[in-house]
Amino acid sequence: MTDNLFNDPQSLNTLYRPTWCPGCGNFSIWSSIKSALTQLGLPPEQLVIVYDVGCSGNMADFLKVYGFHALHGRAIPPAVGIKLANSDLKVLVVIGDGGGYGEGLTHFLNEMRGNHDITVLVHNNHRYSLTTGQMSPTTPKGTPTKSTPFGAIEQSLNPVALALVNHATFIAREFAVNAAALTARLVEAINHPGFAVIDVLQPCLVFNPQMDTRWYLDHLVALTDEAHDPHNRSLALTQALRPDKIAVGLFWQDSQPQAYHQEDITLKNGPLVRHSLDHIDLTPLLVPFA
Ligand SMILES: Cc1ncc(C[n+]2csc(CCOP(=O)(O)OP(=O)(O)O)c2C)c(N)n1
Ligand code: SF4
Repeated sequence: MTDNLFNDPQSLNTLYRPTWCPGCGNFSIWSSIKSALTQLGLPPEQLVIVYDVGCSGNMADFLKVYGFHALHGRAIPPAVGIKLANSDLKVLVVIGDGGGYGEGLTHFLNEMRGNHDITVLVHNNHRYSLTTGQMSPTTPKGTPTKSTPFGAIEQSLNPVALALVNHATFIAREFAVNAAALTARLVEAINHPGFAVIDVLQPCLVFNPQMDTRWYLDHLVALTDEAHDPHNRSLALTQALRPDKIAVGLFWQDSQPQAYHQEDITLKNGPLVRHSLDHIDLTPLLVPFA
């Protein structure tokens, strides 16, 4: 990939044009990722994106970066594995709210406890969209969807609040349509040394037409207008739980060790990919199969 030096967002396009519906918030997220990667100026070989399955994960076809397309809900474990194998790499996860907060919730919650140095960008459109609009964990209670024609029965899950009480060290929420804010936040998140989460509010006009751009503009409030301190967890939790508005911005940032790389006896000696294999003899393990 030597021709691609991440020096221009357009250079990150592939030969395939996005297949998303007109007006989909994924276009703006795609554009923000390209701008952020350009601003970061990383050599292409130092970045890996792990995509989940979904309309969001279809981005795998539209970005010219090294990537891995995981099973639905399973993008975070391979991202952690890549980082453990080669901590020199920057690793970004692109995942939907269904995959990230539904099928993959245990990965989301448990991997953040290790403060693995990855960035998880969740396209939160409050639906399982690729499979035509079923209720997801973030669908507000009472909302009719394909799978809940009489209204969602469960209360919705609050990903920002969960991350705040579960040791993620960079927690933000942004509105997909505000590409400038999302780009800047992505740069910060990727540079943050630890587990970073950005919950991105993504309009899906087909299966969630009520939460369109107009709706969001009526409901959003910027944390920067609220005298918020991203080093005050209580304030962050209050903002995450507020019932009147949806806060966007940086909720919380904390400086903590990346436990595995600093505490694990093997990883302390540098990335696994640089360890010598010379002294490793697998022969005894193969004896039972001879
Ligand atoms: C383990 C597994 N379960 C279910 C599916 C079917 N499936 C594919 S995409 C999808 C919905 C994706 O929703 P979400 O993760 O919110 O992403 P979006 O399409 O909204 O971006 C489902 C259920 C699958 N591929 N694998
Ligand atoms: S179904 Fe929704 S999320 Fe999927 S491409 Fe269309 S607008 Fe976007």
